[in-house]
Amino acid sequence: QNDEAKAVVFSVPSYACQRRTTLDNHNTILTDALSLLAEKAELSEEDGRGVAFRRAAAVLKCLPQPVTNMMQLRGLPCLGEHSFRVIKDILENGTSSEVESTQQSERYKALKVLTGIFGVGAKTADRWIRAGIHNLRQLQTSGQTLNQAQRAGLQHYDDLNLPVTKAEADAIGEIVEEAVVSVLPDAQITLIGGFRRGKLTGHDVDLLITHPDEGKEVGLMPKVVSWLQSKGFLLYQKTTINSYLESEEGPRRPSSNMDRFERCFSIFKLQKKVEAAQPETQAENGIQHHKSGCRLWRAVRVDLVVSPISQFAFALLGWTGSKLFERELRRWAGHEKAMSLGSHALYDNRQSRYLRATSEEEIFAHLGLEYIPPSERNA
Ligand code: DGT
Ligand code: MG
Repeated sequence: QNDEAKAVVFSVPSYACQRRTTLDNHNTILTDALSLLAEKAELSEEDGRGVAFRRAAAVLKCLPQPVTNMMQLRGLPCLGEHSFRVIKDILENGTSSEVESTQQSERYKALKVLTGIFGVGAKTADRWIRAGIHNLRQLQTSGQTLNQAQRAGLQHYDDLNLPVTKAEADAIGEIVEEAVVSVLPDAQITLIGGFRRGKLTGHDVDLLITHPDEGKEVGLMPKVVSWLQSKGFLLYQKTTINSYLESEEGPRRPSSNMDRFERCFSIFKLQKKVEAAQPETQAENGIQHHKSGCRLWRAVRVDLVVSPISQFAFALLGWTGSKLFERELRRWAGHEKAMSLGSHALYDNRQSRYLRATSEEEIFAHLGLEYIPPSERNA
């Protein structure tokens, strides 16, 4: 028997929201390579190409076994010619030449370093690189004007590029809970984002706040922020009262009760557990000046979102991720069901009405999808 005859052929549905993707990835070498190429495309503002690589990586993430043979990929969705080439290169040579050359490219390295600053996106990084700025030191001596977010991002660069642990996320959750219940007693807070999907580390902590009585949550965010500020928990914050109608993601249907969506992008000052406090190692880029002695706190990115209870299920589903899973849910809704799904609502274009839901299960049911729990949304 030859290898081809023995090779397991996989079969998976084409939308990520039809699949169960746990954190148990049997193809990390392949998915890391494709994710890096996705990131490179996103950093170059080639979004279409970025999504194509993300979709290809997501297909491999849900396979029950490692891919060992190109024949196994026959019939798999979302794998384009380019992704095939990368996979083939890795299966045959152990590495992808395109991934290697990307990692060595000065432009990619500079884009990574500069977009690693909170508040800096691909456009800004590109402008700086064209001005000859490739690293943090060059940025600091360049005389470029930084906005408040970017100044905070630069100041806390090392901390913010250090993974946040689940324990740290829980500690932040407790602080925010104390803040929230002290300004609005029956308000509820839920850990969302990657931690809700069972990830053990993340790049930030995402928390969703609501109140069982519709309307009670209005104006909550500024009060929570004031409480946190008065206790010295915030190193930076920017609160926005997002208008639903201006939201990029949501369906663009006017509705009077849909326009309150409060959000706060912040940087927390989190006290380290005493036993965990270690002498600071010398910061790699020399930005943080804590080279001697112990530092008893670290900076953590925290996103707070307030949702009225009537939109809570949509907010929960929309903020749990993964980003690709969300994107695929919206694509499924639009292309397969003629519906518009956002983090606030689900609109049925055929019936010309909003579909209500009080749980994520109901939203999946409206969409004609099997319910996928958070731990299986790691596409
Ligand atoms: P992480 O933090 O890197 O470990 O991974 P995640 O999955 O927590 O990613 P994150 O924190 O960037 O975003 C969490 C989810 O929230 C993600 O699925 C997309 C959603 N999300 C993020 N920003 C926005 C936004 O501006 N609007 C909406 N509607 N959703 C957002
Ligand atoms: Mg997150």
